[in-house]
Amino acid sequence: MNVRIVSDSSSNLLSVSDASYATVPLKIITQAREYVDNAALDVASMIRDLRTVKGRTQTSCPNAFEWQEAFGDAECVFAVTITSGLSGSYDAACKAREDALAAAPARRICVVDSLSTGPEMQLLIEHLRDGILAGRSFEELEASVKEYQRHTHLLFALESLTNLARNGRVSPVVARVAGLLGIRVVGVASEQGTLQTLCKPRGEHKMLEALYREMERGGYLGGKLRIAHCNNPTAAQAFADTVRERYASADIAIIPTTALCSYYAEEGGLMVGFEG
Ligand code: X90
Repeated sequence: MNVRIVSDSSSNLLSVSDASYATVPLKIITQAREYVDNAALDVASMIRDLRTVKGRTQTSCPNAFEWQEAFGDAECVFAVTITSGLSGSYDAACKAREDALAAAPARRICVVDSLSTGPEMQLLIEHLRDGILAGRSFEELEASVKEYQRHTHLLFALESLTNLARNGRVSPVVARVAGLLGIRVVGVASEQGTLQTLCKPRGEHKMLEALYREMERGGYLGGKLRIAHCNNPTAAQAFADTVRERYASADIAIIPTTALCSYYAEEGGLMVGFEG
């Protein structure tokens, strides 16, 4: 069985080892140019441009055609999308599935609404990869990723919510406090796949404490932890160190955000996906 995993670029993963894998890019659009979230993009230079950008900026999700192209000719496809609560990516992937099945009804295509993004999508993708390597059937993979998803969570700690608020993904009232006097907004991907704020710690130390506390409340007991950061490797490492003090052998990986998450999490932002 030839199985391919496809995700939109909000997963921050441009490749996955030991898997047939493709990403479908989201785009960041400014008045001056368009940034396509793929391997050819220099994310650091986009982040620099965004510091001084003038005028309105926005993002756009992949369309059904782009999803279908990424499915390629794989017999079985798992498409993992950013939450349908904040983006049209999931709807586009579902349309791509319909079109692909209309052309080839024997194919098997499963679209997974992550109800989350970034490092929680990474966990789902790694879970699918491990299942494929273990030789599971399409039906087994589908059931097992849905079950696994009930035990994974996403937390975030952001220094600014400006781009989220300007693009209508969070209320301006919530966004206003972030960035003031070193205040961060710590929040969680809700069960409905929307952004829910939990607390507003001041300073990095309090932010790391809050993240750790919320992770334990989410049921973390030393399982997999994936940390994505926007130009903030120091805080990501500090958080990993905090977790290792308690769980010495935890499976932890740190990756930089690519364009979409860099744009919305903004500089300094951390995103944490974990098993609860
Ligand atoms: O244009 C589009 O369709 C993309 C819209 C994406 C909107 C949100 C991206 C959030 C990325 C911010 C922190 C995590 C929030 C998670 C809530 C589910 C990163």
